[in-house]
Amino acid sequence: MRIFRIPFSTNVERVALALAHKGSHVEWVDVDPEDRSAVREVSGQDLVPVLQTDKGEVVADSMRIVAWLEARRPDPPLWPAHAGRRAEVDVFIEWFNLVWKGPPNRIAAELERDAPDTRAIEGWSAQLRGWLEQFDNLLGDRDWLLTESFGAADVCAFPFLKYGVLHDPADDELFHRGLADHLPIAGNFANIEAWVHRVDGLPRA
Ligand SMILES: N[C@@H](CCC(=O)N[C@@H](CS)C(=O)NCC(=O)O)C(=O)O
Repeated sequence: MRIFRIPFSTNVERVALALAHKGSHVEWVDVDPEDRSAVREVSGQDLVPVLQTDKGEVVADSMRIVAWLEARRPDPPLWPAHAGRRAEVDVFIEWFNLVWKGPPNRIAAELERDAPDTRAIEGWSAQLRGWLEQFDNLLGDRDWLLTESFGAADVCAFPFLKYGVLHDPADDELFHRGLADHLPIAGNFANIEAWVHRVDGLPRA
């Protein structure tokens, strides 16, 4: 199995964390961020990660790839065994992808305009700050976001929330700088900060 990736990709890191958790091996295919032709040829769209198996099966979208891995290699698990708890994790993943990601994407798009609307950016930033309270509460009496051990919710959220604590100086992507600027975690949200360091200590494939 091979996975197409670009450097510093949040969505690729989700898959790298999941693969390492399961002890699965993968052939990484490094793609030039400016030339997506190989990704397009394989998957019909430009975004990474994209998984391709030796049998020609193709899966695009990071959390769909993580779910694909879970179905084929259930141990060690990333989702709870209980159907109700599993549904909670799936609802969290949908909320994170469809709701949480909205403000940072809008901030990055606004910053690319000639005259960014600073009031709009402040509104999206306030939304992100408000949600940090909830993440901190989720981690108030447990080490992982929704589960008793490292799980799919952690895989989903970590590569984005980490920018409130860790920022590789070589990573100058606008979206990531926006996350670093608008996620005031370090020094303010002790539970999230400890969780970021906990997840960061885990291996990546
Ligand atoms: N929903 C997709 C989103 C993938 C995505 O946005 N990938 C980014 C890298 S993190 C990308 O390829 N961006 C390329 C671009 O915007 O040109 C997933 O979860 O994999």
